Amino acid sequence: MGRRTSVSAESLNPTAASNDNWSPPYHHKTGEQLERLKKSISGNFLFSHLDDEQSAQVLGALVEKAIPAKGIKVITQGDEGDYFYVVEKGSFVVYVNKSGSLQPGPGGLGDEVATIEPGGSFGELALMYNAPRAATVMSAEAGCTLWALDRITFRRILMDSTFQRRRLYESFLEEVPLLASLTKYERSKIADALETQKFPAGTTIIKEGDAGEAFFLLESGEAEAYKNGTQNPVKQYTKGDYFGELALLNDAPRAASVVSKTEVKVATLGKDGFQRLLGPVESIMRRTKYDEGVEEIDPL
Ligand code: PCG
Repeated sequence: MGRRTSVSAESLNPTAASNDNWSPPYHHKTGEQLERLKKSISGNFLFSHLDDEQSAQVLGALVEKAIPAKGIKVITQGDEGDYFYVVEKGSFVVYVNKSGSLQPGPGGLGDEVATIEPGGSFGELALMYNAPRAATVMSAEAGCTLWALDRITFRRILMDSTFQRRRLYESFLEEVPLLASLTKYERSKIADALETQKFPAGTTIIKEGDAGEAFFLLESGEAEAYKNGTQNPVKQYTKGDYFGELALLNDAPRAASVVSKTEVKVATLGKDGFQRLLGPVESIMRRTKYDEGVEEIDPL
């Protein structure tokens, strides 16, 4: 079946996965390539919710793309979206030209907004929203390696979960004071990495002295922090508050226990994601002082 047929079938019913005769492209890979590829996607949250069949289809459909030199534009702002990319080797700089839909002129790349490192990915926005490329992405060094996924396989297999997760958390993350200084795109990347957990009232979510593996954002309900030997809570949490950051920031055991006061829903971010995605707000988190029951926030 030709590409045209696939495109029109997809646009008629973009979410139907198996009730037509579409099958993903298959690009053979050597054992060595497959190993490199698996390593490249292992830490990428966009791939973490796939079942075995979807994983195999995506692995088959990805194509290796060598980017030999520095300064090669892999994506140009304003272009039509064709591929989604995962970085195996090297780094890529993202530029946004704020003059909107105007094509950036020669040298008019716009502002540098992000750097994408191995394990990271880019190029999903145009494919998700059927929109022009929102940024220009350029290699920052020679000898980079990318893996490219065609737009149809992206839309058929990766898009639903990505979309759902971003949409689910979009409005909540906008209301979290800690994340207010981040860009919408940075919040989207956090949404990709969050997992939801629910606990009944009276559950010890974090235990003082334990090793810290995750960071928590309180989505609904109330929770309290207690320290051994004290009767009263040392801190109270309501919607939009966060906890569990100290052990991860300081690489130290949990400094207090956190117990749900009501039924709660939390969004958790693993240690990896915390370090990768919350770097820009680390100083804000460090500004919150904890002192045996007295909590104060330094003035800015
Ligand atoms: P797409 O398809 O618009 O192509 C450019 C890509 O740059 C975009 O998808 C994102 O994957 C990526 N990107 C990385 N950082 C940013 C950012 O801060 N803003 C935007 N708009 N895109 C970014």
